[in-house]
Amino acid sequence: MMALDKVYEQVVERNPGEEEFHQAVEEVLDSIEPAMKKHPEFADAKIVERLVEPERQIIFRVPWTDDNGEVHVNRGFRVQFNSAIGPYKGGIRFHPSVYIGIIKFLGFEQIFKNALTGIAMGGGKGGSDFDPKGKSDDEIMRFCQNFMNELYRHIGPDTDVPAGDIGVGGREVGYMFGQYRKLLNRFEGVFTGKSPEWGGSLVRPEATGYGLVYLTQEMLDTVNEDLKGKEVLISGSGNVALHALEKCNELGAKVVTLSDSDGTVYDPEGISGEKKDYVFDLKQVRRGRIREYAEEYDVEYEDDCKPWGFDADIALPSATQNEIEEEDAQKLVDNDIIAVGEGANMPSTPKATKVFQKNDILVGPAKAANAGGVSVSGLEMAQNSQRESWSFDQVDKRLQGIMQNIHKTCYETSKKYGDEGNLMLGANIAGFVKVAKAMLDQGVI
Ligand code: NDP
Ligand code: 2IT
Repeated sequence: MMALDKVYEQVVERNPGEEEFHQAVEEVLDSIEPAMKKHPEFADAKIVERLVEPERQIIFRVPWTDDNGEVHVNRGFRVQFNSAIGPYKGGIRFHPSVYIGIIKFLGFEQIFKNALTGIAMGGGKGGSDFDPKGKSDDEIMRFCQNFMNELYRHIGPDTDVPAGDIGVGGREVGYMFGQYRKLLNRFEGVFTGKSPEWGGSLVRPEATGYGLVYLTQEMLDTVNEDLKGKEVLISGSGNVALHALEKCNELGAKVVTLSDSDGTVYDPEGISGEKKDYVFDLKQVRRGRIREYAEEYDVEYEDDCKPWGFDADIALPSATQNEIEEEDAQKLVDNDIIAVGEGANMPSTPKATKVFQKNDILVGPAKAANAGGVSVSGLEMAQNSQRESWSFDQVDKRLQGIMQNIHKTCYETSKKYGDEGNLMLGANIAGFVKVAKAMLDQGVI
C-alpha cells in the first residue's frame, strides 16, 4: 500500500542509521494494511505517522567512577514512545551495543506487546551502552545510582515505569529503585521486577520464560501436539532462557542447548535436575560462562556457535535481536522443527521469518510470546497500587490466563484478516488497532 510505503521511507530518512528501528517498523507496517483498509479513519488522522514518532526521547550523560578511581562516561536513554493506553512501560537494557536505534526498536515493539496483554500500559524503553560484564558489585551500584540521578525526573508510577531487560535484573533494579526513593523521598511503584521482600511481585523473575512456554504450548495445541517429550533448543542463559528451561522441564520437554555470547552447550541428555540447579547457580550467582557447564558435565561445547544447527522439535530464541538469520532458519527447517517461540525481542531477521512462513512453521512472535514478563509487571503495578501481595499460585494462574488470551487474540485476529494461523500478523494488527483507536479517541495530541 502506497501510503504505508511512504511512511516507511520517511522513517528511514528521519532516523538515519537506526537499522533495528527501521526493521521493527517495517515488520509492523507490512502487517497492518488490511486493518488500514478496514479503518479509513486511521489514515485520515495520520495515526501511523504519529505512531512511528516517539512522544519523547531522553538522552543523558552517565558519569561514574570505577574501583580504581577512574571516571567513565556512558550514555543513558529513555524513549517514551506511546502513552495512549497507559503510562509508559518497558525495560532498561545495559549492553555495549545499545544506541538510540536499539532503544527505539524495543520501545516501538513494546507499544503493541503491552496492548496485547490487556493491561493498561503504554510503550517505552531505556538503557545504556554501559557494559556490566566483569564489573564489581560496587561499580554496578555506582553506575545504577548515577543513571538514576538523571532518569528519576522523567519517570513515576503514573508516568513511566521501567523494569529489567538484558543486563538488568533484580540487583540493578534494587540499586535504581533505591536511588529513586532517596532522591524523591517517596516509596512508590515506579519500577517492576523489584524484590518480593520490598514491593515486587512473585513470579516476575520467572514470568517471561514461563509465559513463553505457556504460549508455545497454546500454539502446539492448535496442531494437536504437546510439549511433553519434545526436544527444545534454547539460546541465551539469562533470565528468559533459564526460566523457559525450568518450565520446559516441568512440562516434560527436554532442553538440549543453552548459550551465551561466547558459545553453545549441547547436552543430549537434557539440562534438568541437578544440572539445572548448576546452571542457575553458574549464571545467576557466580555470573560465569556457559562453557563451564560443558566442562562440569563433559558435554559438547562450541565456541562462537548458536544453537540452531542442533536437531530438535522446538526452538526458543531467548538471547537477543536478529540471532536467527536466514541460514539458521533453514537449518531448523531442515531438521524438521515444528515451532519457534520468540523469547527475545525481534530474534528472527525478516529473511528468517520468511523461511519459517514458507515452510509452515508455527511461530509465536515476540510481541506475543515474551509478553508474560511485562504482563506480570502490570500485575506488580496493580499489587503496588493496592498495597497487596498475591501468592505465587495466584500470579502464575493470572499469567497462564493472560498468555492463553494473547494467543487467542492473535489467532482470531489472523483469521479475521484472512491469514489464519499467522500469529505475527495477528499480534501486529490486534496491538495496532487497540492503540490506534485510543489515539483517535483522544484527538490530535
Ligand atoms: P539477560 O541479560 O538475563 O540474558 C541475556 C542472555 O543473552 C545472556 O546469556 C547473554 O549472553 C545473551 N546475549 C545477550 N546479548 C547477546 C548478543 N549480542 N549475542 C549473543 N548473546 C547475547 O537478558 P534477558 O534474559 O532478560 O533478555 C533476553 C532477551 O529477552 C532480550 O531480547 C530481551 O529484550 C528479551 N525480553 C526480556 C524480558 C525480561 O523480562 N527480562 C521480557 C521480554 C523480552 P552474555 O551473558 O554472554 O552476554
Ligand atoms: O521486553 C520486555 O517486555 C521487557 N524487557 C519487560 C518490560 C517490563 O516492563 O516488564
